[in-house]
Amino acid sequence: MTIVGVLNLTPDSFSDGGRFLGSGGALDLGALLRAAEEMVAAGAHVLDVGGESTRPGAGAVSEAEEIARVAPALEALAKRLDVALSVDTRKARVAEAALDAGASWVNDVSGLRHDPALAGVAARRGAGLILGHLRGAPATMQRDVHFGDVVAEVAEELRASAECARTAGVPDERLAADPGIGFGKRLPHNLALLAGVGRLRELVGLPVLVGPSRKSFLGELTGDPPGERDVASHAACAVAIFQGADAVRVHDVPGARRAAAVAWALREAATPAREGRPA
Ligand code: HH2
Repeated sequence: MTIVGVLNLTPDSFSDGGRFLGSGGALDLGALLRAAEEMVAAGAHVLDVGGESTRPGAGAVSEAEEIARVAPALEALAKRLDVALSVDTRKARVAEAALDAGASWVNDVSGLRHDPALAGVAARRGAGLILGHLRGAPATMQRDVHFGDVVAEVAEELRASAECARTAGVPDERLAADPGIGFGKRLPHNLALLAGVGRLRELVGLPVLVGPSRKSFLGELTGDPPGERDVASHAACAVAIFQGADAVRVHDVPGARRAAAVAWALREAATPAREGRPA
């Protein structure tokens, strides 16, 4: 069970934008390192550093700007902490700079659809690659949402992303799939994907990461604003883990670790034969 902690270095992320920016918009490295250390102490296995918001309607960020946001932060984190680092980017050049700076995973929410060259970078550099599901682009993804069997369709499109990665030379051991909770999906789709993550995992044939943390479907269910959705996020993560998720991407690591511990124990108790334990 892997817990991925979110560190957004953006001014406009939907729940934590500007958290690590000081006066004039410059990176507050001290605040970032403190938050990162807390996440690791609380049980994060990976820290995911992002320099571009992918919320619906977020403004575009140039490659140079995105690199300027993530590379110095990754370098400082790599020096200070003994934890795996991931870069949340859709762009090959940003991925390359982030890997130079100390990241070992690339988290591409577009599943190689935005910049197919990213697969070659991950292959050449021996990096892990998280393939997200996203139809279209973040700016427009909530406009035309049509699914029949959402689990089967998302699995099919993730299989196509995985095939691109394999063709570029990324082996399965370094791949993970993500159904893209909140990316071009409405409430029923997000719920079906979380509840059906075990089936998705079998159809795709790769470990599955889910990222429901603080997303708007939780606000639809609870009425809470983004900053008050951690309890709801932990409930969603716990169910997904119970149903077969291998990793969760979260803003609140301490709470997620506790929820994951219980969900994981329940999953093992429910599937003794599959886990190789006596019934
Ligand atoms: N969600 C967000 C960003 N990156 N990566 C993966 N693999 N899965 C996700 O569900 C996912 C992701 C959006 O959340 P956040 O980073 O908090 O917001 P923003 O995109 O506004 O920076």
